[in-house]
Parts: sequence; C-alpha cells; structure tokens
Amino acid sequence: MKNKKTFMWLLLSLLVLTGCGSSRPVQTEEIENTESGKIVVGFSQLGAESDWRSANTESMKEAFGEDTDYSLVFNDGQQKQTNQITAIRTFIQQDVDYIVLAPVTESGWDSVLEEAKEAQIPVILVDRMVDVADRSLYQCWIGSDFELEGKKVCEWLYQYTVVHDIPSENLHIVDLQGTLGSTAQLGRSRGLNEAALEHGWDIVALRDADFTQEKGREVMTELLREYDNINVVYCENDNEAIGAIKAIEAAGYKAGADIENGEIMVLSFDGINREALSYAALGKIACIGECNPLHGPRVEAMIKALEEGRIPEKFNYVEESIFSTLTDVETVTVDDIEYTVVNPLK
Ligand code: GZL
Repeated sequence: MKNKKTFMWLLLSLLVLTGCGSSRPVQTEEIENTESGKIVVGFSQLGAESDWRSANTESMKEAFGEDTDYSLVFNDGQQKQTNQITAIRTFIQQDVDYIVLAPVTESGWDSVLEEAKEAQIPVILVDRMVDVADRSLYQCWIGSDFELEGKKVCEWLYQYTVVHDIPSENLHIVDLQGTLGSTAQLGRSRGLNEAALEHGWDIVALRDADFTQEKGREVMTELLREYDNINVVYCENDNEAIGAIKAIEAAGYKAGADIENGEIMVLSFDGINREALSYAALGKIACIGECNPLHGPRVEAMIKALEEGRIPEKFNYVEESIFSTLTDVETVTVDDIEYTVVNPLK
C-alpha cells in the first residue's frame, strides 16, 4: 500500500499532462481527497456513450466510494484510446495501487500495459477485452460472453420464425454494429453471422452505429433509403435500437414483430435503458440480450483477493438472461444450455 499526498499527485498529474503531448489535457477526476491508508484505484473508463456505460461507471464509483477502503481516481476516456492511454500513464506517475481498465477497443494496449507492469501496478480489465501478446500484462478480466449474447438473441429470432412458420429466406437483416473492434461488437456480430450462415438468413448490410442513439438513428435512416426489403434490425445495444426505431417511424414504417405484414422487427442488447424497456413493452423491441453492467462489486472483490495474496480467476463471466415481453418463444437453447426468456417488466 502506498502512502501518497494529494498535493504531490496533483503536481505530478500536471507535469505528466503537460508533458504527455496529448492535444488536450485529459481530465482525470480526483474523487475525494486521497488520504494515506486507503487503497488507490485508477479507473480508466472508456466513455459515457450509453446507458449501459453510465450504469457501469456508477457501479464502480459506488464500489470504490468515499466510505470504503479505497480512493478512486476516475478518468472518462471519451471513447478515445489515446485518452485512456494518457490516463493510464498518469495513474502510473501517480503510483496508484491498482489500475482498472475498460478498454474501448481490443488492440493497441501492449506498450502502456508493459509500462504498468514495469511499474509493478496490477491491471484489472472490466467489460471488454484487450488483444495483447502477453496475457501476464493483466491480472484478470470480468465481463460478458458477447458471442453467447448474440447466439441467444439469434436463437430467439430463429424460434420465432419456427413458431410463425416464416421461411428463413424471408428474413432480410441489417446489423447496426457497436464500436468497431470492441469485444462487444466482435462477439455480437459473430453471433449474428454464424446464425445467418446456419439458417440461410439474408444479411442485407452492416453499419457502424458506435453504440450511440444518434448514430443508430442516422445509419438506419440511410439504410431505409438504400434498401426496401429490411424486416429485421439487429442493434448491438439499446441506445442504437432507440435511434433506429425513431428512424423507422420517421420513414413511415412500424417497428414490431409482425414482419409478415410489413412491420420491422428490432432486436437489441443491454436491457438497462428505460426507454428501450418501454419499447419492449410495446413490442417495438422484440428481444433484448441482457448485458449486465454492475461490475463494481466484482472488481472490488478481485482487488480484495489480491490484497490478501489470493489470485482471482483470470477470466470471469457474468450470468445473463434474455428479455422479451412477447410470449411466442419461452426458452432458447444455446450450446446445450437452456435459457428462459424473461419479461423484464415483471
Ligand atoms: C458491453 C459494453 C457495451 C454495451 C453498450 O459490455 O461494452 O458498450 O452493450 C456500451 O451499451 O456502449
């Protein structure tokens, strides 16, 4: 445990920020003063692009809040890897006890994680994964099986076509992808691609919608101008789905599950956003693959284990469900495991 003074840190942070060469000093938020005797955790959060991200941030801030044994130094990377790398270097200069990283995309982390290793500061990954040659650069990871999330939603779609006797070749799907190169996007897109190959679905187009509502609306507007046969929209998070539904309705179509009668079915992921859940209640979103953001307590448990000399599991997956207010499909089976479809409003 390191004994640090706030003034020294702030001075160091200032030196590091001015010397870092980044165009804009990265705002590293000191949460509360850092008294000696607390475990100091530097958290590089990738951004605030979605409701999921906000819930994830709140979960971390609560787990490492002022009434705990920790002092949290929080940085919002504003969805830019360069900001996250600068923040990690600041944490190294501040000589924090632990670095927690929610990486925006998988590649480009080897050098800065090498620097953390050389500084003997353990790194814990949360949510998305990093693609590094040397896995010893991080202690452990906690997050979701994103490909499984995609498989569950696609199995729900397949079962829906079976119940309604809809031929697979009648499905014309667009994939509104999340931030390209992020683990969540790679896994969810892979889930759809594999299901489409297995069932003979037509993937009309893929578009980067960056997990945001505005991009979801924008790319869906373009797609509806470009194609007249779209009847399923696979949104890789709820914020995109909300944007897509606004575009669908603005173009004079109806978001709904009755695709044989001209409605456009919207599928999504997360299950956090209240507006998305209200759309699910109306059937405007047919199915949501749950993605659990509440990683704060799990990360705290990992740090506690490390403090006590115990080694956490390297990879830790959270349990997740599948949501729908439609009753057409009651369970889905993926990789021989059966998942009950849950009504998120009950
Ligand atoms: C998933 C997470 C994704 C969410 C999006 O764990 O990385 O990023 O699904 C968020 O809402 O933007």
